[in-house]
Formats: sequence, structure tokens, C-alpha cells
Amino acid sequence: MTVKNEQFPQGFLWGGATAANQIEGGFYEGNKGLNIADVLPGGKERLKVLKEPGFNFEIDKTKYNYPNHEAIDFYHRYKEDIKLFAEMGFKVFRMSIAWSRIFPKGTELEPNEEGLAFYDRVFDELHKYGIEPVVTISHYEMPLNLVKEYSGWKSREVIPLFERYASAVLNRYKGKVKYWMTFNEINSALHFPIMSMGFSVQEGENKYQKIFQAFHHQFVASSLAVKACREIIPEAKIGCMLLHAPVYSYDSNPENILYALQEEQIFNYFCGDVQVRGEYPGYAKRFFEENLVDILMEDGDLDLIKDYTVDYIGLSYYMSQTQKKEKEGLDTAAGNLLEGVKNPFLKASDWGWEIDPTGLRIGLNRLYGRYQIPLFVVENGLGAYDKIEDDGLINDDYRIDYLRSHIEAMAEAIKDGVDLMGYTSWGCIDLVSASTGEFSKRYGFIYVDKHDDGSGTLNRERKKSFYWYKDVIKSNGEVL
Ligand code: BGP
Repeated sequence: MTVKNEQFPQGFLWGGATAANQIEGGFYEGNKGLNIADVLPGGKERLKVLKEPGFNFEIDKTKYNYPNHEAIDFYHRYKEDIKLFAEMGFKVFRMSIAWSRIFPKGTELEPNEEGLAFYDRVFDELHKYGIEPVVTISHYEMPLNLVKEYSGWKSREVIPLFERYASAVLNRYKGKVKYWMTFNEINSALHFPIMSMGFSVQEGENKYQKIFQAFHHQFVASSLAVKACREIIPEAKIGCMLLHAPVYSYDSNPENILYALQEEQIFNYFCGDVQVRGEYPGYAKRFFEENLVDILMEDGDLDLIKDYTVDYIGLSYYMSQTQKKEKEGLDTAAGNLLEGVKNPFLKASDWGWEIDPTGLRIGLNRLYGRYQIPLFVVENGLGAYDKIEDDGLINDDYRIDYLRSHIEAMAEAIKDGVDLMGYTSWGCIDLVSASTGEFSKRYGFIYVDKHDDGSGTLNRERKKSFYWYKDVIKSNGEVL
């Protein structure tokens, strides 16, 4: 344990992060409709379907298991879980609302009262302990009906449906939620459009045309949500949410540096440039020309995007990426979600995600330098296999090391001048992994007895990191 000088501002928002589809379960309860996450299989099949074209959005019980159906049963156990978050001293709890609980098919004119009432109960429970909710309006769980009827965000017709949903939750929870975000990891669609956009790119299709057109629809929808938020809850803060994985050049060859810069622009900056600066960036023009992308827009879209930019940037940070123009002969960072080459200076998690706390400091500096609006690290953590010892303890020192090094990197970034609002570590309670559909890829301070084959009592246990994080929060990041 190291004791440091005061480095986090007073009021820093410490907490943990989750998403509805990865914790709630109760997939048919409270009149909820099916959503994308409900049809994603678990285990090895998950990554396969996310990467392959032609995914069909149906449940096939004979072939796969569907881990999100029960998840960790937060739907019924939220009180017990929130009590544990309070015990750790959380100031905030990041969660998402499942769109299909509020509008089961996405097309109804009126919201589903049972769905609304569930989140009322959750928010009330959080407030009972003085925990502020941080709410993502859409986190990888679009109603399945919209996927089937409209091919998800490919279609412009989804925009007013999303606007109706966003307005419904903003109105309902105006007295209860101060921090909002629109689309989770909006830029992740460049790798996995299924989860956030509700379609897969088919063989022979121009991937970029499909994805950037859908981005445009999401940008308009996001600005409409910002507009609604300003009108309904003027004192609230509403952000975008970006998957941030800073790009390094493999070496000092200017060709590789240029390539890394272009990857950085398209993957790390494009969505932020539109959502924060309110306009399509200059480099996009050339990228669109070279990739035969022609975005269909309507009158008023660009004005709306310009007028309703976000208040802060929520970001996830798990890894950096190292890029080289010609990759032949080099190891790729195989397990990485992002297709870079292996960085010889970094170790990786059991899933091949390269561990790079300095990359967080670099990323925060780059983002703040570019946008000059507050940043909020709303996801960061280590997916790891945990073992219950004979004495019942879970000694996850590897997780503590990971988190400590990333919190130190944030402290350095704050000293560098970055305006950082808070930190919600990902998967504060074990949950279903988004990319693998596994329970065994655990992130939590709280262990949940649930396994990849679906077995388990669902009992909750405090890990060693639980007590460590409690001290971190209590000391406002001084005791690490
Ligand atoms: C982000 C998602 C989360 C979460 C996290 C960890 O991409 O926003 O939903 O799951 O990554 O990823 P994974 O669960 O694949 O380990």
C-alpha cells in the first residue's frame, strides 16, 4: 500500500459501471421485449458471430446458451447489490436502461409502465445510500423488433423512435438522474456493428458506407437526446461515450506514424469530433472519398449536430493499440478486439488485451488537449479468471495491481491539467462479458457464483479488491 499526496479533486465521482443487458436478466419479465443482447450466444460462439457476416437475430435454444437471459439476476437482486456498492462507498453507479424494457418493440406510442417502475425502484435504492446514477441511454441492447423491421441504425426511421425513448426516460427520471450518456462506445461499431447498430455487414458490402451512414443516424439521434435533456433537465450533464484506445506507431518510420495517425483519426476521434465539436472533421472528407462513402443527410441534420453537442466525454479504456502499415511477419495482438500488432513493451490479459496504464494518461491528455471539455473514465478494468481459495477468499491481487496503476495514471493526467470528473471501474460486480458472453471473464469487486455453463447459486462474495477499493474511495484516491 502506498500513501500519496492529495491528487483527486474534491467531489471526484468514484464508483463502478455496468450495463443492463449484462447484469439484469429477467429477459422476459415486466413486459420487456427481446433485444439484441438476448440473441447473442455465450462462449466461443459469441466472438464468432460478432465477427462473421450474416448473423441472424433469432434465439436457437437447440444450438447455443444465452447468458444474458438470466445474467446475474440484478433484476431481482438489485437491493443486495446496491447495498454492497454503498458499503464500498460508491459516489456514483453507472448503469444503463434497457430500451426494450421501456419500449418492448421500440415502436409503441406509450412507454411500458412496468419497465419504467423498475428503474424508479433502482434509482430510489441508489439515492437511499446517496449514490448518484450515471445512466447510459443505449448500451448494446436495441429492441430486436427494430433490428428486424428496420435493420437497426441502417435506417433513418429509428431516429424518432429513439428520440421518443430518450424523452420518455429523461422525463420520467428528471428528478433522479443528473448524469446521462447517449450511446455506449459509439465508435466500437467500426469493429462490431451488431451490438451497437443492430446489423452485420454482409459479404461484398461496403462496410464503411453502411457503418458511417448508421453513425450519422446515431449522431442525429444523440443530438436530439441532448436537446431533450437540455429542455427537460437543464441542470443535468449529458455526454457521449467513446471506446478510447490510443494508437501508437510501431516505429519511427514516418509512413507508420502517418498510418497510426489515420487510425487514430478514424477510430478514436471521428465520433468525438462530431459529437463534441459539432461538425464532420476535415479528414473525413478524404476518408469518405477514398472509401466510397456517401452519407445521405437531411436538411437540418448538420445544424442540429452543431447546436446540440455534449457536455462531457465518457470513455472506456482497456488498452492501447500499436499500428504498422505493413503487418506481414508480425504477431498481431491476437486477443485484442482491435486489430493492431503486438507491442513488445506490454503484457496482456488472459484474453490478449494489452495492459498499458501509461496509455490511459496519454489518451486522457490527447482527448483533453483536443476537446477541452471534462472527461469521465466510465469503464476500465481487468477481465480475469478468479479462484476461490479453500478458506473461501478471493485474492485478486492482479486486479488490484491493474486498477492501482490505472488510477495512478489518472492522477498523473490530472496533474498534466486534464479535467477529469470521475472513475467508474467496469464490471464492479461480475457480469456477462460483452465480447465473449462468458461469466468466467470476471471484472468485479464482488464475485457472483455463476458459471459459463449456466450453473451457480448467484450468491455474492466480496473479493480482496472490494476492501481495497473501499479504501481508495474513502481516501479520495490517496491510499492506493
Ligand atoms: C466494453 C463494453 C462493456 C464491457 C467491456 C468489457 O466494450 O462497453 O459492455 O463488456 O467493454 O468487455 P468484455 O466484456 O468483452 O470483456
